Amino acid sequence: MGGNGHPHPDSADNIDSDPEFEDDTDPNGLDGEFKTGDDGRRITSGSDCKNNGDNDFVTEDYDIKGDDRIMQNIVDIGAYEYKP
Ligand SMILES: [Ca+2]
Ligand SMILES: [Ca+2]
Repeated sequence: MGGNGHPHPDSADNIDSDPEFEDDTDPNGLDGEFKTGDDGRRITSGSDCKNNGDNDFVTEDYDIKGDDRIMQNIVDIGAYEYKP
């Protein structure tokens, strides 16, 4: 999904499977704050987003919640790096 709300065209670099968030109904988690370790939009271990990004495009050392941007050697797709 792009910033304008329209899906990007099919590409080998895009995936269209369910990102399998922890809890899509509670995006900021129990603490009510975004960018923390309980956010519902964190991906789960079975998500196709996990380890499916391209490290060449990483410009930040940390993900949105302050954890390492790259875990398990390959960056995840999305703002949240999966943390086992
Ligand atoms: Ca939270
Ligand atoms: Ca990763």
